[in-house]
Amino acid sequence: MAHIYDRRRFLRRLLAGTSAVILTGCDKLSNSEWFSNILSTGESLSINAHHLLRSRKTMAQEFSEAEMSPSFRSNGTSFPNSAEYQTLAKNGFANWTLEINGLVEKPVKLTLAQIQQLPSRTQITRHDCVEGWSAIAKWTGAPLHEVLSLAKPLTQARYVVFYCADPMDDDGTNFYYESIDMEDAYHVQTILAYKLNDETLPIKNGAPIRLRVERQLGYKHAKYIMRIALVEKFDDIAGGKGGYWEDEGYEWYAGV
Ligand SMILES: Nc1nc2c(c(=O)[nH]1)N[C@H]1C(S)=C(S)[C@@H](COP(=O)(O)O)O[C@H]1N2
Ligand SMILES: [Mo]
Repeated sequence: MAHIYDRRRFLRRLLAGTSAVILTGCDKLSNSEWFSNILSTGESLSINAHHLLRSRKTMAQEFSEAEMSPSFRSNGTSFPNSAEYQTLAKNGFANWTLEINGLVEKPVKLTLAQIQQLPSRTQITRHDCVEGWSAIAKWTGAPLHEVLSLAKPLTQARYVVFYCADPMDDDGTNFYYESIDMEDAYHVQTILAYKLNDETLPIKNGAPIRLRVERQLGYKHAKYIMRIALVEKFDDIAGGKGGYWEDEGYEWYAGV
């Protein structure tokens, strides 16, 4: 036992020392080399340790301006069919607020201006939709961890749930929603985007804000976010599978 414990401590220290290098993309030592060096010490690691090692260093590929697609299409909802959303849109989202509640110390409501005043991140990434299309685009937004920290998540919180403005049925009761775990929530490339290709995020792509969770497939990137809730489990949310498409049978974990 003590042996395993020491090993974990060793790994944690190692991660603390190397993550800065990895996150800046200075990747001289290839990922696989680095990984196998650690594994070659002759002892098998727990799945959790594997996951920790891999996830901390994995960045989604970023591209240059020259590699950007000429345009970025809209998929799924292109204009939410709800009176509430349409009223907000008419006002240029001046009255829109993002509510953050659930397992947090301090529930908050943020305006778009407040989100735009937070530190921002811009990234050029490739979006992959399971329906068979991909596109490279530039996204600018507030890192999700900056936004979440304002609400002070409690330690029991395991997932971040995004509630969207678009009803997915005719009676307007079943809304698009998605969820990610804390590891993806705190990843540096996970942002609440309010710009696409240097322009204000268009309605067709999720205005006023949409999630970018770059190591995951398209359907995880919730558009038209109205509320974010921190939860321990999603049993009692809609179909209980953590997302609109997950309730229809898609995988919850749609990442690399
Ligand atoms: N609220 C909401 N978010 C959504 C969807 C949607 O229909 N509603 N479609 C998803 C799917 S399947 C994809 S591929 C992307 C498409 O984003 P885009 O419209 O900006 O291309 O958004 C995802 N997020
Ligand atoms: Mo998609």
